[in-house]
Amino acid sequence: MQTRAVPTICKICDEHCGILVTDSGHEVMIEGNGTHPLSRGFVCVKGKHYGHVHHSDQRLKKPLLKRPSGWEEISFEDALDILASKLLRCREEFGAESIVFYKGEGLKHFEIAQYMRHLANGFGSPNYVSVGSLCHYSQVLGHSLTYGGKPVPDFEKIGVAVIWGANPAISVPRTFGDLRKALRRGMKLLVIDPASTRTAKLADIHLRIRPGSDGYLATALMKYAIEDRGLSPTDEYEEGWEEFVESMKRMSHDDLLGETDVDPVSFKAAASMIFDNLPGWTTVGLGLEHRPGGVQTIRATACLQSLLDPENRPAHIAAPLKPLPGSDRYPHMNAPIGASETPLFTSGRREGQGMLWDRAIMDGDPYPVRAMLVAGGNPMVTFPSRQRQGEALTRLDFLAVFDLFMTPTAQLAHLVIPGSDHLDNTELHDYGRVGRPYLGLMRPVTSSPVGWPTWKLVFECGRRLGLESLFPWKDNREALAARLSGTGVTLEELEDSPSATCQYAYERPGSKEWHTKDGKIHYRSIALQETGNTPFPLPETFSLPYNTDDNFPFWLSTGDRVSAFQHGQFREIPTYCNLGPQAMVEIHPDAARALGIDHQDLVVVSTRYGRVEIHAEHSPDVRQDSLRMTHGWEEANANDLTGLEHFDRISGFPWLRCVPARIERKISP
Ligand SMILES: Nc1nc2c(c(=O)[nH]1)N[C@H]1C(S)=C(S)[C@@H](COP(=O)(O)OP(=O)(O)OC[C@H]3O[C@@H](n4cnc5c(=O)[nH]c(N)nc54)[C@H](O)[C@@H]3O)O[C@H]1N2
Ligand SMILES: Nc1nc2c(c(=O)[nH]1)N[C@H]1C(S)=C(S)[C@@H](COP(=O)(O)OP(=O)(O)OC[C@H]3O[C@@H](n4cnc5c(=O)[nH]c(N)nc54)[C@H](O)[C@@H]3O)O[C@H]1N2
Ligand code: SF4
Ligand SMILES: [Mo]
Repeated sequence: MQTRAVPTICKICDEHCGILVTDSGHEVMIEGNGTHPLSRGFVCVKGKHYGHVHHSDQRLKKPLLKRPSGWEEISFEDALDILASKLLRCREEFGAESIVFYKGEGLKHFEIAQYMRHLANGFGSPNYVSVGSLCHYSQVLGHSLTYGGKPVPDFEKIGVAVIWGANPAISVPRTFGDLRKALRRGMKLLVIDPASTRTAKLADIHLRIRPGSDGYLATALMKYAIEDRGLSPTDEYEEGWEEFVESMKRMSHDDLLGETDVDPVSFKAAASMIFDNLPGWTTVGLGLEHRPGGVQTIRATACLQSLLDPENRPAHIAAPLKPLPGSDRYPHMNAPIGASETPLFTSGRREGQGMLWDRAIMDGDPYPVRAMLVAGGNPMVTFPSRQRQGEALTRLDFLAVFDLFMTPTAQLAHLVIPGSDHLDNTELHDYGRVGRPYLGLMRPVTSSPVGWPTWKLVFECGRRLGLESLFPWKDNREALAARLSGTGVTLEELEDSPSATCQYAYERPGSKEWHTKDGKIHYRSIALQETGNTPFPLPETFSLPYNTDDNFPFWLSTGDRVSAFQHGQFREIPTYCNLGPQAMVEIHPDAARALGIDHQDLVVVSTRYGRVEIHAEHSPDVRQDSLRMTHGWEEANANDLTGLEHFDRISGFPWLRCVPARIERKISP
């Protein structure tokens, strides 16, 4: 039993707040850590109550092997032997590329992600696949194709923030605190979102844009910047500017605005607010990523950003960790899944595009995939088209799942291995990605560890696959010590730090040129041109495969975040369910009344891909032509309403927002 509060890092979401954990033996208490350099004592509702998840009696405790008679408990050693022998047999019969190593959001994106990729590539499979197939990378691509990275805001300095298709008040509550501070200092806020979100309610101006039309609005703002304010890039480091300006001249301002449903007066007020308060910072979210045309829409916002703060030249900060042994000489690998459809995604991330794995499993396209290890992810709930995912995953010769709970994905597996959570794991996190040169250490802090830490699964699996030279360490402490040598930070310093973080030295990149390969800002993208895409972010690249019509008259957004849940997680924990909300679809009261739908009525929502029965909630926060719902529910699964047929042709991202849909009251039989 340990009653001292131990500093570590919360890993539920990507904010990685500093927390203090006290374990009384039967209860885990979590509070914010005031000494953490980024979170400074903040902890959100999910982080605070996590002890209930840790101690949940529904946690998986023993590995389970599926037998015709049901699940059989086996030892961890036997589970790892079975896993390795199945993967080796599959490689022998079908080639290493027939095995997908999938890492979900549960394992986050830093050190453990590197280990997972190392395991896959070391084994010879190009098909390391991650949740990056539908999370965040579309915006990274949109920004990096334009100016080499994502701009990080300096909240002390920016005069105006434009938040576009994101709801940081819920999705990044720690960062949102910094934004609120800037608002109190006088920074202006423009929110562009069809819904009146908690973030939008704090905005100086909120443009309730028609879903799916953001590219047109960005173009209208560019035209305003050029034609009304006479702005242009301030130096010679640009590619294609003049041609871009010429193309925009051919478009009428009224036509562009007409697409967006933003009235000219509101547009003028928003545009004036932006350009009267420079420097500005634009950030985008899933509202722009989850759709065909997403990367080009994001590029349109990035082109605009280049005029809002030309001094902010995005540069990547990363701790200089020692490379993983052997990562410079992996065996020969075939191209990953998606290399021919989305080459900029697969080469940029050096991984497969998971939105295309169903074709590989079901149709052998581009080659058969026969086995999968799913770690820290639940694609049966979080990937588009649950039905197709189910068909594909059950078709595999072998599926192993590494998780804390018996998820719907785990239920389909042949082998389930219990993982330990972030209170029993050791892992490094680099805050460089958000522009802060700090390393943080997550470490085991409870007296009641359950399951295996992720590093142990990877190292033990690696050894059994004959990859000892890639994982030469006896444990993760040894591995981290080796990785850290050269950063100026030691493992002991991290362990002794009251904030569980240490600052590292890094080379500040030069600020003259943009951080693209040729130092230029790419209004015309050569990379897009070379891959057969339209090089400029112009209206023809924003249009959706189809729009709303009489049959599907509403724009449905699936997956809007709510404070108490992390994707499909915590639904089995009463504390979190009481914090709510329950599964529901929001509809404007006037639209609902016109359809005879009362508050809390059971309704059927349908799209071209499927239908869901769910309770309706009247909400003036959504547009009259829109519906919104959360994702993550096994029943009322938002991904019964999404499909795999249409995706963004650059990133491969699926269509989960602005999906044409219908809603009807459920008539009892
Ligand atoms: N509590 C909680 N926090 C989370 C998560 C969680 O599951 N729970 N998940 C985390 C993860 S992995 C991620 S990737 C982030 C995502 O964080 P965000 O990108 O902030 O995601 P959302 O909350 O879905 O916000 C998307 C917004 O886009 C709007 N939108 C929908 N369609 C359109 C459109 O056509 N145009 C425009 N302009 N807007 C549109 C929606 O109304 C919504 O407000 O959240 C993270 N934070
Ligand atoms: N319709 C729709 N679908 C979406 C989205 C949307 O907006 N709309 N958002 C998409 C986005 S942005 C994302 S990021 C994905 C997320 O998709 P997933 O990665 O599937 O997210 P989770 O449901 O959080 O699943 C994480 C799993 O990891 C497990 N886990 C947590 N911590 C650990 C650990 O330490 N070790 C192990 N072994 N397991 C752990 C949890 O129990 C959980 O089952 O969802 C996507 N799906
Ligand atoms: S915002 Fe909440 S869930 Fe995310 S890291 Fe911080 S405490 Fe954890
Ligand atoms: Mo995500």
